[in-house]
Amino acid sequence: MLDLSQKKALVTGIANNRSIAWGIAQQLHQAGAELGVTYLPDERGKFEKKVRELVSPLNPSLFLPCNVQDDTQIEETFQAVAEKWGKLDILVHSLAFAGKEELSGDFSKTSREGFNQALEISTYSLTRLAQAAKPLMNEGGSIITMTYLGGERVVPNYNVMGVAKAGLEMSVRYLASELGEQNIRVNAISAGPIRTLASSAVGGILDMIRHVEETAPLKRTVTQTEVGNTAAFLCSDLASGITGQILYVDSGYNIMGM
Ligand code: NAD
Ligand code: 0WE
Repeated sequence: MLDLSQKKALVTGIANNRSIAWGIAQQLHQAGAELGVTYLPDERGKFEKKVRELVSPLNPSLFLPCNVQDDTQIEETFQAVAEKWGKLDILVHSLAFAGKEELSGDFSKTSREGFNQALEISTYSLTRLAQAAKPLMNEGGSIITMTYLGGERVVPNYNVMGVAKAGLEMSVRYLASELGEQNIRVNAISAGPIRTLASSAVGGILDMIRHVEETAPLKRTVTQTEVGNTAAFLCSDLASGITGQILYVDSGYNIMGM
C-alpha cells in the first residue's frame, strides 16, 4: 500500500491552487506524509499570504520563504528542517522560470542574461537543493523534479526552457548516480501540458492542449492530481528500485510519431 506516514516531505513550487506542486502536496498529505512548504517571497508578502491560506488544510509543520537564487534562504530553509525534523525523507522540486521574452520567437535571439536566469532558477536549483538536502537524508530519501518533453524534442517557443529541462534531466542522472549509495533516489516526472500560472502565461497553450487531446492515446490532458499520485508513488517505498528515471505522466503523448 502507498504509505508515507512517518515521512517528512519538503515541497517547493506552490504558487496557487493550479500549481503542480499543490497537486503533489495534496497527494503526499493524503498518503500520510508530514509536510514542509516553501514559497517564493515577494516584497509585499502577497504570495506568502495566498500560499499560507491555500496550504493550511494540510497542516504544514514548516512554512518557509525560499528563493532558489538566494543561498542564505536555502541555508535557512534546511536549517529549519534540521531543527524541526532532524532529517528529511522527500524533496519535491517543482519550479522553473524564464523571462517571458525568451519563450516566444527565435531561439537564436536568447539573451545571455535570459539564458543564465532560466538555467539558474530552473536547472541549477535542483542540484543546489539536493546539496543542502543530502546531509539530512541519512536514512535514505527521494527527490523528485518536474520536467517536460520540450527538454528532449523541439516544442515551438519552449526555447531556452527546453535547454534548461535537458540540463535538469541530466542533473537527475548525475545526482541519482552520486546519491544512490546513500539510498537517495532521484527521479523526474515529465508531465504533459497543464493549465497553471506558468503555462497560462504562454501564448498558444490552449492550442497545445487541444493537440494533446486529439493525439495522445488517452485523448485528454493530465491533471495535477494524476501528477501528484505519481509523485506520491515515486516518493514511497513502492518505488524503492527506481532512480535516475524520467517518468511520463502525459496521457501517453510522447510515444506518438504522428
Ligand atoms: P507554477 O507557476 O504554479 O509553478 C512554478 C513555481 O516556480 C511557482 O511556485 C514559483 O513561485 C516558483 N519559482 C519561480 N522562480 C522561483 C525562484 N527563484 N525561487 C523559488 N521558486 C521560484 O507552474 P507549474 O506549471 O506548476 O510549474 C511547476 C513545474 O512543472 C515547473 O518545473 C514546470 O517547468 C513543470 N512543468 C509544467 C508543465 C505545465 O504544463 N504546467 C508541464 C511539465 C512540467
Ligand atoms: O515548463 C513549463 C512552463 C515554464 C515557464 C513558463 C513561464 C510563463 C511566464 C517558465 N517561465 C515562465 N515565465 C513567465 O514569465 N511548461 C512545461 C509549460 C509550457 O510552457 C511553454 C510551453 C509549455 C507546455 C512555453 C512555450 C511553449 C510551450
